Amino acid sequence: MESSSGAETKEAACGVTEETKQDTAAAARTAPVLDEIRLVVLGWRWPGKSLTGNTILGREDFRLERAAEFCVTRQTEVKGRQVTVVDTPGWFSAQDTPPSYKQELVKGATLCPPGPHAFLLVIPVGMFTDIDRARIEEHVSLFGENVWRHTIVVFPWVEALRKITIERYIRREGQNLQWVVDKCKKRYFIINNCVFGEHPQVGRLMEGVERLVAEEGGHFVPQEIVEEKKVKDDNKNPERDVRELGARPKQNSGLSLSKAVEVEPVSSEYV
Ligand SMILES: Nc1nc2c(ncn2[C@@H]2O[C@H](COP(=O)(O)OP(=O)(O)OP(=O)(O)O)[C@@H](O)[C@H]2O)c(=O)[nH]1
Ligand SMILES: [Mg+2]
Repeated sequence: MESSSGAETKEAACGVTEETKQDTAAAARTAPVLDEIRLVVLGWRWPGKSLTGNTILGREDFRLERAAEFCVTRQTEVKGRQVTVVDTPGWFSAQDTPPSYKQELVKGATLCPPGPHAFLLVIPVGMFTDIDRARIEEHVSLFGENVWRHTIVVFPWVEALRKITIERYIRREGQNLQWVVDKCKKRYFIINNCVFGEHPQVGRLMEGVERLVAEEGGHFVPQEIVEEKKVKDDNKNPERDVRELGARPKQNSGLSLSKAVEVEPVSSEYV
């Protein structure tokens, strides 16, 4: 919701627009509270991924070292939920990201098994270009097309908004940022990394994740885990053995072919 009134502007800077209030109320009504929330933080280099992780955890767990090359996982209890945050290496903005960084980035989704509830795509408030959009598309898509259904945009550096609301900022930045927000089904939150300790925005973010999980029917399952499960299930599936060995099941073995066919199909993206 956009407005230039002082009171609303102040609220917007804290992430409390009327829209967010209504969204939060709706989320509270519909989404069950999760005991455990698993998050993977993504973004280019230096936008505030690690600090955003710290704000969520309420502790200085992630080191703010420049150009982190490896994923780091931290866990603590936040607002009654066990929260796991995986911090990932940022991608390069002005040149190709080395393959080793990309590999490490994708590994991030496997470090909170059975898979993250949400990816937090950290985009600092500021200028957003067509190159930023292309880089985001390239790197987020490394997790597979399904990743977008589990991605929430998180905007730090909210002090740079000054007197405007986040909605107005998104509109003002134009189609590149709008494209990213739309790709994430308009799921976005602002987070003020300058405030430490009790943080109302963190609770709202948790509720946003719970709403996403309710709407998408579960958490994200990394491709590696889908494939592992497929291999395990294939090994358990006698029909496959029958097919591959070219044999017929014994008539009175107690395992008819029709029974074997009843085995659950593998590879639902969600478990
Ligand atoms: N003022 C302000 N500073 C921030 C904010 N978020 C992050 N910073 C600062 O920005 C710098 C980078 O933050 P990091 O969290 O280390 O960034 P990163 O994305 O993890 O960086 P890499 O791991 O190198 O990719 C640090 O000096 C932070 O203190 C914010 O919301 N406001
Ligand atoms: Mg970092």
